[in-house]
Amino acid sequence: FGEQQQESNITRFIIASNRLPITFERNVDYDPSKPDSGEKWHFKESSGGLIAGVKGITIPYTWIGWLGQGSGSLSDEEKIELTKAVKQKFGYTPVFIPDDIANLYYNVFSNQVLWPISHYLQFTQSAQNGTSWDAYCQANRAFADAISAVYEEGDAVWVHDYQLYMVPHYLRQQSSTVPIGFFLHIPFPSSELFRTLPQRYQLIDSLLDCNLVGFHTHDYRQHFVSTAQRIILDARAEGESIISRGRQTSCQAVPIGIDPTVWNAHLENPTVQKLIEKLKHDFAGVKLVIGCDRVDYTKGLPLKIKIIDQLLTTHKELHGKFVLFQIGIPSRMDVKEYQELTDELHKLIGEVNGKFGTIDWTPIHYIGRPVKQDELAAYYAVSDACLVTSVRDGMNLVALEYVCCQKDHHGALVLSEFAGARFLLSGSYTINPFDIENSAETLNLALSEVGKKASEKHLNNYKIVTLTNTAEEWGLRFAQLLLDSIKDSFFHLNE
Ligand code: ADQ
Repeated sequence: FGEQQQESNITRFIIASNRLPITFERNVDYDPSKPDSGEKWHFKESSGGLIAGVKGITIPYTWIGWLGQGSGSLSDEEKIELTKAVKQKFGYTPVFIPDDIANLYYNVFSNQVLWPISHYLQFTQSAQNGTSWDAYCQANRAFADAISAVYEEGDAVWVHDYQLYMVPHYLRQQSSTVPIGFFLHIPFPSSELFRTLPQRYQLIDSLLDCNLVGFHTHDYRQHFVSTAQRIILDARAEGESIISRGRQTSCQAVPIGIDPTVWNAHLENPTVQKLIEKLKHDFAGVKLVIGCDRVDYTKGLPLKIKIIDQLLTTHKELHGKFVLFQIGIPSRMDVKEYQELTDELHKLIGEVNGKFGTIDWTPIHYIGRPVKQDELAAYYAVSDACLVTSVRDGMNLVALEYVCCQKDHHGALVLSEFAGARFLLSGSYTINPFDIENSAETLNLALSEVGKKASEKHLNNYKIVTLTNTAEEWGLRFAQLLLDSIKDSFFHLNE
């Protein structure tokens, strides 16, 4: 790192996130003596909330991240080859973490300690121990080293999400001036919960090493500010910042957006239009509700199925005329809770279909694998409503994507009040998914208002998603706030 303070412009972001937006596979047919055997490594681009948001930003960026389990056990020679291939093809830099450390860092400390606690679910005591914390720190240090290796003058570092809470700390040890922004994609919980973490001090202190910390909502921001003041002795809130040990950290709500041009392009694609026509024909006269989630306990999937059960129990007029089209991406299947959730979900769907289905009607259509984004656009476009039942969710991009694809149809968004999107999309039908009867009635009301009141609500949401809160706006806003915060902290450090 150079020690020059950046005051005027950010020419490039170094994006650091747990995973690079690609997965790799070894080409088993590869033979260096046969030129037609292809390249040694095959890559696939991956999807997900963070990736969708970052890809929409218009400021140049390079990306640093892990390539997933298996990458840590490659030979040194293969790591060099793979790094070269990733750099050449995508311009990204992989971080290699030994597989045993990666397991403790990612599966244990990140996903069994930090993830549940951030979503108001208590962590399992056994996962929370010195070994998993040490591995978390070791992995975060590897990220910081990889960042400093690619850093060039004019760069600002943009660290993403809870897996990398300690990266700012290790970066600051190397440079007191490198601009660091951090964005949290998940909720920041109440201090009452966060302060039960034994590592609370280190985690918060590291975030205070940033110039800017961004959250999806004012609530999360507020929780962070009060947690910092409770945990760090000298921390005090001043305006929109926290001051502690001569550092000034700007804390802001900067809600993420999606890239509407990507979804509009899907909708204009002739293959997608053909699929839309086919679906309209196949489901003519049927109220179609779409759900699309990673199979994660925060998404409230069992509650969603119970809401449908309740709806079909009380509204017999919907029998034969209603379908929930639920897409579920399998997620974190090496964690026990996720395997159990998948089993429970399959069981509940089977029960509802068994209870209400007939020879020519299946109330819940379930796809338990990722679908291509253009196909998903078609499902969004034809659905009369989208049902989001998260028990906690940082934002929920599915809600935004649905609104964007409802350009011509004006369907209803039925949205959990525990998703951050609820604060952004005021034209939604909000539900408390734990209140199953009420949620079922709200869904029924929303379906009955499609084309009438739902249309007004949709137009309100549509403007937000496609104009005022796009991914591009998000990137620009974050960059501007980071620049502002650098100027502020420069002033502060020189006081
Ligand atoms: P996620 O928990 O992954 O993101 P979400 O915001 O809903 O949740 O994003 C999921 C993304 O994956 C969407 O872009 C969606 O289209 C895609 N997706 C989901 N199921 C799919 C399927 N079966 N096939 C194909 N694509 C699928 C985290 C936080 C969220 C926050 C985002 C972004 O948990 O609260 O909104 O980061 O900050």
